[in-house]
Amino acid sequence: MTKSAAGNGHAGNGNAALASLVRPQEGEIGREIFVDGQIYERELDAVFASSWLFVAHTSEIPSPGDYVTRDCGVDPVIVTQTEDQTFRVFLNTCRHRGMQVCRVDRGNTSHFRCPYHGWTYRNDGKLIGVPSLRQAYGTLDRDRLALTEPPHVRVLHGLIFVNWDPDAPSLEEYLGGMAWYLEILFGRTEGGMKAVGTPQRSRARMNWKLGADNFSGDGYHVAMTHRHAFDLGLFGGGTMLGHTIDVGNGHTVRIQNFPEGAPVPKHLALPPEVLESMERTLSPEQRGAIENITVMHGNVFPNFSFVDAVFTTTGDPEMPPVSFLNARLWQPAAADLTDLWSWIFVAEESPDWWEEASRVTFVRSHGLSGTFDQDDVEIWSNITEANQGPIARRQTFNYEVGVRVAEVDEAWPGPGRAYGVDYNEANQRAFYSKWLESMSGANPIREEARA
Ligand code: UNU
Ligand code: FES
Ligand code: FE
Repeated sequence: MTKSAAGNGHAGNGNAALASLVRPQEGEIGREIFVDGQIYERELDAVFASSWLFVAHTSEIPSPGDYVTRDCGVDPVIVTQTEDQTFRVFLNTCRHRGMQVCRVDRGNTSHFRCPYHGWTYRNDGKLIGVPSLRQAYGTLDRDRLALTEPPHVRVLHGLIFVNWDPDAPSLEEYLGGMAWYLEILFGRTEGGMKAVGTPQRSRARMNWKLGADNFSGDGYHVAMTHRHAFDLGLFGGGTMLGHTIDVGNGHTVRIQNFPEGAPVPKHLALPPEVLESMERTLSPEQRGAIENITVMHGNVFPNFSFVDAVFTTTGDPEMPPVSFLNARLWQPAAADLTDLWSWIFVAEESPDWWEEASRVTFVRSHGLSGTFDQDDVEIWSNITEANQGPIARRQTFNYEVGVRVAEVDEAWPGPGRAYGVDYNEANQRAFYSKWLESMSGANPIREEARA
């Protein structure tokens, strides 16, 4: 960690060096931020240890004692429901010598016993068992040796978020206008959403930001990257009508519409049971925002993305079109390695046939074996590999779409700055602005807006 910023082709991690690499207002992002190990190390601390991170959905741990193991950046955590039905998060490392106290993905337990020396914790974190306590320690203050907890845990529409920064803003303040969109996605019915099955997991040789960047607003790649899927008639076509919405604080949404008046499913082809409840939970503006859409996707800064799409099909001509809601985490594992976590959600009110059709639709397109994910992951891995070298990494990526031609649609009913075209790299620029702010305390896009 001693390389200097200047002169050796490596960016180093000084603020000035970062600000010269990340110039979103000009549409220029230095490639070092996708490959440099020092920048990656700093990111884990400056971005992941101070942002609100999604860790699990309450429907994954519906009963007391249920738990799943997840990560905050690369720090392992246990997410559990305790006997008093609260959701708690613990660093998954023993207070004695750091061994993981839970080594499986999920389960139900009242206690976690460390495999090293056998310290045993209740699932509310309290240390209650120390082998040979009297002989080994005489006395031991077990109260100060509970499992470590983050200072902030908040549940919103079943989404469990964690922030490890004691001085973090509240989740509400952090999300700002993004709460309006998260309500459309996860708070659309009275029964709430539930995760279907367990998340699909895979690992790709890519930098995590390439996924978050794409999901934040890359409508531009769809026609090229995924062209064969449309050529083969696997999926219905889209249009270039829609909105790119810079929601603020680095959060982003992109919505693509069906053509006006086309004979297409309304409201994401959701079943009547869901629509009926949605009438009561969402505002007319929120329902209007998804009335005529083929796809809505976006990213909650830093690494929690979603895509809700109706333009794909089950492949069964007897089946009417349905939609799927896919949420994902781009989990950093190294500068060039990312763990992809991918969930699907349906409203509790959904009939069984709809849930199954939704799952199949997801598997065919945005699942791990789906055409869309295979296309995308190949490209993100290739980008990561092709930019490792001393020449390539000194170049920049270009994000100029919409810098000169973009009109804000003042009539957009939701929060954020909505551009009335379906593709515009404004969202990626907003993502990298927030990233730079997290890394260095300066946000070029906000500063420009103030000037
Ligand atoms: O259109 C899509 N399915 C899509 C586009 C999804 C994610 C990012 C960009
Ligand atoms: Fe976009 Fe090549 S055209 S990366
Ligand atoms: Fe894609």
